[in-house]
Amino acid sequence: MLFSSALATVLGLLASPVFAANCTNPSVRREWRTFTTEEKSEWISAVKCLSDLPHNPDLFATVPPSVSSIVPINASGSYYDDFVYVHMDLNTRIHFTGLFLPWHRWYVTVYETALQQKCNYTGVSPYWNWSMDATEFFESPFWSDSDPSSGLGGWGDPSKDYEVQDGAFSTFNLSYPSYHTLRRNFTAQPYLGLAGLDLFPEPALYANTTFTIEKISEGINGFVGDYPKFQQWMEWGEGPHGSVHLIMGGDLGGSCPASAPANCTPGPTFSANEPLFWMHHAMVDKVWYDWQHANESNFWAYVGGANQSFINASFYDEYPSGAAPMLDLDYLMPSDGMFEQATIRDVMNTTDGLLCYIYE
Ligand SMILES: [Cu+2]
Repeated sequence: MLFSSALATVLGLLASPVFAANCTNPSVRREWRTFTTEEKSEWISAVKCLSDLPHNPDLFATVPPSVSSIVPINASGSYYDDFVYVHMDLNTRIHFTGLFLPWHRWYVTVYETALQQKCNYTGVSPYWNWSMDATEFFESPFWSDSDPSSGLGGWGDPSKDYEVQDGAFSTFNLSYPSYHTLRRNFTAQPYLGLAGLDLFPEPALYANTTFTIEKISEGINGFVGDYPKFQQWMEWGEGPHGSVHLIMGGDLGGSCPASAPANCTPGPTFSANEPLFWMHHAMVDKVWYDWQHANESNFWAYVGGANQSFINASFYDEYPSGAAPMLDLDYLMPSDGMFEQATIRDVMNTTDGLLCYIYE
């Protein structure tokens, strides 16, 4: 009897749709500012706990170094650094491909699970609704909570390589691309230096104009049934996802710290160094979720390819969610040995498959 119920559990784990009926009480993800001071402290101390845990020896790189252009795994790094490393290694597979939205949805969820299972976190993933900060981004009160246990801190000190000096993460130690502490460098017009790439057609644009409340609601209500165009709106250089990364500069913006070796590759690789990364991507996920729920023909709309398509503007425009070979819903997403793998289908519905949450 014991044996057969154990077997049933194993079969249940393998056949994920069996979980379908089990999500009767989904967790509710809330905006960071609705967290109480205790809830904020609890999330922050769990994040710091992950960064005090040792390296996970199961982690391995799967992308050839000639493609990923990243440093090797640093075995003296933390479990938090390992999460960062997965994102660095898989950079070219999970950005500007059909994995962008489903992979990051799963990544935020397995990170939340790690906080809960490894660091006794009892809360849910917060999200950061940056559209609330868009009009006065630099001066937003979001940056003024310097409480050492519940505050996210503010902007970095220019005289100290933009390392954050206040709040709970002022001494947040990071291993990639080289040892440093958390950096934030407000960059109002981040596309100026990136002119010439097809992803940035309006180099002088102010990044905060791309993620206003109006812009986000246009995106959610637009692109009916058109997943590739929705992804393009969200993900491209001058869309909300990229703009929030770049306006933050420093770690979230993927700029190399002064201490980094000369061959440091800037870009989206080590952006998960910033604890706000998880709230930023929960918000990106929420906007996808809101779009999925905005129209019946959006919910299961999925078209994506395995390869990046931005070699030129017209090819990217034709395949904004990745070029051939095309991915299907049974495609198993990569995890570099760090966490359980899931298929795209497993994460399409946040209250079915392997997921059980909604957004407030
Ligand atoms: Cu990413």
